[in-house]
Formats: sequence, C-alpha cells, structure tokens
Amino acid sequence: MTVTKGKAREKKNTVKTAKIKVSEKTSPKAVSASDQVKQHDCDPCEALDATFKRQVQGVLGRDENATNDMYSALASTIKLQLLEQWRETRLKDNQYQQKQVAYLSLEFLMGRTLGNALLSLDLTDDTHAALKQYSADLETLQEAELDAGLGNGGLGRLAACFLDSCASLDLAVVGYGIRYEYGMFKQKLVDGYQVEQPDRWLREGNPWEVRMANHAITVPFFGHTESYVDLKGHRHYVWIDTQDVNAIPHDMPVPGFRNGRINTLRLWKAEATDDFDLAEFNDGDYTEAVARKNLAEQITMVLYPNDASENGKELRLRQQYFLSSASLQDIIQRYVAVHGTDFSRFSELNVMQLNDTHPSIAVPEMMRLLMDSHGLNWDQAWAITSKSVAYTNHTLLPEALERWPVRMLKHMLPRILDIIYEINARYLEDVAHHWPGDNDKLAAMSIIEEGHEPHVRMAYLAIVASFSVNGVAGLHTKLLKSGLFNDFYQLWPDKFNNKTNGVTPRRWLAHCNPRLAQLLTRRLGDSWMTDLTQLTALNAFTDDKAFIKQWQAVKYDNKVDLTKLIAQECEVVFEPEMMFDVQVKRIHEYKRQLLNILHVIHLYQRIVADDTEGLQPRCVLIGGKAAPGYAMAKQIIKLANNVAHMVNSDPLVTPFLRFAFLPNYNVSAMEKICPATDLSEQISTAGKEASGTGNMKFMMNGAMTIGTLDGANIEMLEEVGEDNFFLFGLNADEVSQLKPHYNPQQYIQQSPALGHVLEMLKSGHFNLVEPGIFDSIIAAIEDPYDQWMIAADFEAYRVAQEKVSQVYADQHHWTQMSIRNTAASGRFSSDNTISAYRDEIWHAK
Ligand code: M8P
Repeated sequence: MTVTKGKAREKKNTVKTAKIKVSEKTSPKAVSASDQVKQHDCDPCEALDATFKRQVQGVLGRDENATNDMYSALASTIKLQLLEQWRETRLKDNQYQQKQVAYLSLEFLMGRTLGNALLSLDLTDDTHAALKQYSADLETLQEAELDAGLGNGGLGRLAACFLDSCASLDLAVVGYGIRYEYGMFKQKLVDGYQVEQPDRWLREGNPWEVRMANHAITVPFFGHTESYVDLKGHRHYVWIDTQDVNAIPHDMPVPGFRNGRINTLRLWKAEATDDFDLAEFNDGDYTEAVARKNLAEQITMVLYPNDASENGKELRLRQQYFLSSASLQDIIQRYVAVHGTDFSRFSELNVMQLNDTHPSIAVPEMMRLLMDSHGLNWDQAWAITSKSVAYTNHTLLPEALERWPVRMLKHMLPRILDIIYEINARYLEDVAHHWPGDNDKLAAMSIIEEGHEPHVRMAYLAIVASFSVNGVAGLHTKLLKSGLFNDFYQLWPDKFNNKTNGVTPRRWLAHCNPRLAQLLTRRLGDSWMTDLTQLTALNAFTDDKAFIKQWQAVKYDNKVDLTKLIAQECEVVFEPEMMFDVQVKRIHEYKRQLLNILHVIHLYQRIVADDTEGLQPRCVLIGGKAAPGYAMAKQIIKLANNVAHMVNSDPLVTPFLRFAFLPNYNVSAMEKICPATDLSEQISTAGKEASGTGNMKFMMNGAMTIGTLDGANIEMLEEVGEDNFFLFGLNADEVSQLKPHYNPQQYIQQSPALGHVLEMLKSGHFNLVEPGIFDSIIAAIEDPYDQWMIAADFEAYRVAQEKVSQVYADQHHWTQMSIRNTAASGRFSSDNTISAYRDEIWHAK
C-alpha cells in the first residue's frame, strides 16, 4: 500500500541522493525528499520568500528579532501557501465523489503543526532558504510553537495520527472537535508533587486556524418538548423555549503527505447568540445577561481531564452535545446543499466514526435532526442513523464507562431523552425476541440503568445504533466480545471487529528522528514514509558492520540531544553511554509506574550493597501527568521524585544509576524522547491497557520493549519475535484467575528482592522528613484486592530486567535487535490501520 499519488509517484524511484546531506543537527531538512514534485507552478522558493517578507515586514508590530513574531510570520506564510489546495480539496469533497467520513472526537492531541506541515508540503528546504536572510533558524522557530494539547493522552493522539493518515491516503475525512480555550493542564513539580497550571495555548493567537463565522450553527439546550398531530394524523414533536448557543467553526488544515490533499479539522467554539441575551437586556437586567453569555461561552473553555472524580459533570455533557449537534447539523447541511432533502443516499455517502462514547449523544441527535428538522418518520430516520454511525471502544476500565443521570438529560436535553427512551423501547423488543422471557437479560442490556438514580449507559446506546463496533487491539477486541459486551456480541456478532491502533510514521519517524530517517532513506529510498512495511528490508543489514555503526551513531547523537532536555528540565545529568530506560505515559495504577520505581529501588539497593556484577549503567526516565483528582497517581509521582533525589545525590550510585521524572510530558517532549530511548517500558497489568500507542513509537525508533502480554504489545511481539522483546509477567487469563485468591504476601516471601525493597520503603528511607506519606502506596502493594498485581509480577520483571542488562552489554547484539524492531514496526503505521477502517468499516473508495 502506498499513499504517494500522481506526479509524485511517477518520480518515486528517482531519488536525487546528491541533495541529501548528512546533518549533525536535529533538523527536518535531513529527511526532506527532494525528488518530490513541488505543488506550485511558479518558483515555490520565490513565492515563499515574498510572502514571508510581507508577513515579517507588512504586519504591524512584528519584530524581526523576536522569535515568537518570526514564528507567527512563518506559520502564516505556510498557511497562505496551502490555502489554495485547501479550498480545492473542500470544493472537490463538496461534490461527494467519494464517501465523506466524519471523525467525531472530544479530543485531538495535535501537538505542533509547523514541522509536520513543512514535511507534508515538502517545504523544509525552501523554508531554510527563506530564513537565511534573517537571524532566526528554523529549529528555534519550531520550538516557539505551543503544543495544541487538546487531548489527555493516547485517545486524543490517536485521533491526530488518524487525521494525518486519512489525508495521506487521500480520504475525504473531516475531524470534528472542540476548540478548547485551555488544553491539557501544564504540569509543574513543587517539592516533588504535581501542581496543575492552566494551558493558555491560544494566548498569542493561533496562526493555523481560520474562523468560519459564516458557517456558524445554532445548538439548543434546556427548554421543553411539545407535540401536535398534523392533518394526516402524524404526531410531530417540537423542542421549544430553548437556550441557544452559537457554534463557530475554527478550521485547521490537515495536509496529506505530498499528495495535494488538505483535509480539515473543524473545531467548534461556543459563543452566545444575540437573542440569548435580548429579553434580559430589554428588561434592563444587564449583568444577568452578561453572566448568561459567559455561561454559553464556558462550554468550550476547558478540556476535561480523564479523571474518575469528574464523572457525571454537567458541563462535560454540554460539551458532548454541543460537539455532536454542531457537527451533525454541519454534515447534514452539506449533504442537503447537494442532494436536497432526499436522504435516501445519505448513508451511502456519509459515515460518522465515534471516538469512544464521548460523542455518542450524536445518535439521538441525528434522529432528532432527521425527524424534527427534516420531516422523516422514525423508521426512515433509524435506517439512516444506524447505517451511518460506527463506534470505537478504547477501554475496558469500568470507571471510564460513561453513564449520564436521566435527571440531567431531562433538564438539559429533554427532546434527546425522549428519543433515547424510544430507541431503548424498540431495541428491547429485539432482546426479548432473542431471549424470550428473560427479564434479567432485559435489565442487564437496557440502555437505561434503573435504580435510585437512573442512568443512561452511553456505550450501550452507541452499540445499539452502530453498524460497526471495534476494539483497538486484538486482545482488547477479544475481551470486549467475551466480557464487557458479550450479550451484544451474542445478539449482533457481525457488528464486532478489531482495528489495531497505529501511529503516523511521518511525525513519529521522519519528523522526530531526522538522523534515522536519513539513514533509512540512504539505504531504502524514501518511500518507506508512505509504505512502512518496506522497513522489513532492514533485516538484510543486521550483519553489515558499517550499517550497525551508523545505527549506533544515530542513537548516540539522539541521546546527546535528550540529555540537554533532561538537564534543563530535571537538573539531572544523563550520560549517553548509559542505557536509556524510559516510561512516559499518563500516570495510572494499571500502567504500573510503581513497578518500575520498585525496580529502581532494587537497583539502588544492589549498588549501595556493592552487588554490581552484571549491572549495566542505566538512566531511568519516567514522565506523565496524573489526573488532578487521582490521589494515588499523584503519590506515585511524589515517590518517583523522592527516589530520584536519593539516587542522584549519592556519588557511589550515579556511575550505575540515574533517575529523573520529566515534568509536563507532552507530544513535543515525546518527539525528543522516543528517538533517544534504548528500552521502552510497557508493563501494564495484562488485560488493562486496551492497546497503547507509545509502545509503537518507541519500536519504530529502534527501542527494545520490556513488556507484558497486554494490548498491542502482543502484536508487536508477534511481528518482532520473542528473541527481540523482553517479555515477562502474568497473562490476562492468569490475572483474572488469580484475582479471587490473590495473596501478595506469598509473592513477597518468594522474592527476597521485593521483600528488601518494601523494607526500605517502610523504613522511611525515601521520606525521612515527610513521615507516612508513602503508607498508602505500601498498603496498596500488600492489599489482597490490589487489582494491578504489582507483587505478583515483580520477580518476573526483575529477572527480565537482568536479561536486558545482559543483552545490552553486547552492544553489537543489542543493535541488531534494535534494527529488527524498527524493521518489524511497519504494521503499526496508522496508514495500515486507516486502510482497514476505510475498507472494512467506512467502505470509502
Ligand atoms: C478519556 C476521558 C477523557 C475525559 C473524560 C473522560 C474520559 C474517559 C475515558 C477516556 C479514555 O478512555 N482514554 C483513553 S483510552 N486513553 C487512552 O490512551 C486509551 O485509548 C488509546 C487509543 O486507543 C489506547 O491506546 C489506550 O490503551 C487506552 O487507554
């Protein structure tokens, strides 16, 4: 499969190697494929030059010596360069020559745009040239861009990778999301504790967005419903006395990789409507009216952290409905503009992919729009809705399963609640038909969870209305079918399918690791960027001494770069000669950062006891944010910082071990971390991590994985083979079998190493002046109800880490394994994942 199109494809094999230079700096220039056809008729370099000059000199107040000003001048220049192709893409897609896909997501974790846009448009060299007349260099300007952190972690970043692949595969896909004023909070450390600070990512404006005020949509809230019967005897419903909010689209470009397509990420901003305030203005209640205006605009103010303690918050439901309603109205308007109100072709020409249940209120909203606004009857509306909605599940964790109080829906979205009840009543007839007389089944499968406070089960609503329900890795899908959604699987086995996640090789290899990208391109040509399976050709070079040396040099230089970031952010000196052992991801008990920290303590004890035989010098890095209300996750961060302090301040220890916690881990940090990592920690309790995607980024960049049989690790292991992967621990079946009679003491007795670690923790060695602060962590490890089974896996983890050290000691062998990991990573390109969505779910093209 390749995504190189048209003229570019004709030229694919004529790489002008002369233009590919070896660059010492981390510069995207190194990977620019100079064989690609430029997309402009005039000399692109001159056009870019001239626009850039106008942006620098022609915009009042821009200062040539201010990095931020130069960044926004450059970003505006590149945006202007892509406007024409962007418009052409939109005009073409408005004709519905191919099926239109809407990817609905509350989160898009885009990170920075500039570097990726330059790579996709093949403008890196021209930009370097245009910058020559100025004092700024491209790298510095790229660093000035603030991350668009409109997501919590993997789920939001997956949406961003998918958009990149959709555009690069020439698919007509619009990402629909929310333009949060405040993205993911910024994490600071104070005394080793996480402190959250607001992320005002828009404070200096967003040069990439285009505000489309003329495409504004009105979204209703509150009010009540009434019904009437028309002359033909048909009952109609109206939702009246609503408080309306305007949804203003802010579009961001999503360029395909050198194929001329520019897709759109449409982010909605909430603004008060004029008539919202009118009555009160007239009554003279000015302050009340302004307060209400703020209420409307609150909807898109802040991204919700993925936090169990935030479950059921009213503002979050308002966000979900706001996104769903605005996006569906937009999709329907576009369709009606071409096909009128004949909806018979709607589901053939449109599909809506729900990124988890977060936008699943779109199901009843679609029914409402088709019936109440466009006059369809129930059966017609249901036939269309249920043929155009597909749902992706991303997690089995019970606390992440969304349920909304019926009471809240009744107040905020009365018409929507009526429709949910009707969907439920009709669907339960199917259930009753399938399991006659089984009332327990009806209660268990009902969309409404009865009880003291009845709730709407959003996952059930999504499953009932969707023609496709997919999990995000093989094991995860299997567990969905056999566990959480088993009843639904029995009822509709054909709905269920697996789509293993992937990550975009443009950002996660070409852009973030220019040294490796250049090495790959020299050996293989550059079409690996659009067909990552070509990397399997690397297996031919595992005995090539010169190649091995080059591979090692790349890793070494990347490590040197990372040491600078670590020194600056953590005040810890990492040595590039030592092994870089990394775990970066959200802090959660199931991800088991605690297991990693216990292992660090174990190494520390060995070094202090002078038991260093077979130890390989290591630098351990942990990074990630804890949900603000997740007390245990915050304690784990504090423990990491206290242990790091002890490790790094003992000169007898530091030759063997250094330990840092990186604050404010985000997309841009990962772009520096994954190219420099030797060992990737993917150590979740088996059965808990649906897929993982960081694991894939590390693998692509030649890191070895130490990991459990969980999520996509299983498929990574399948691709690379057991000899090139450090596997340990219980599998998912063993975890669930052990659960009822788990006895941590038994494991503690069987592992002297774990016993010593716990003794030291209990002695207060890491919290001498902070008595008792780690008691809850110690209790959790020793708790027979510890779901994460830290004690059960510790010994196997320790042994696997010994094996890691042994292998690392043989650098030649380690490098061969590293090459094999990159070579085997092709399956985890999101191009591959999206091709499967396209062929098996969307049937687009
Ligand atoms: C996110 C929320 C955000 C705000 C409020 C409530 C939320 C509830 C759940 C989630 C959520 O599921 N987040 C995930 S799922 N984050 C992830 O990284 C997950 O999706 C990834 C992409 O499929 C998977 O790779 C991860 O294994 C999975 O944990």
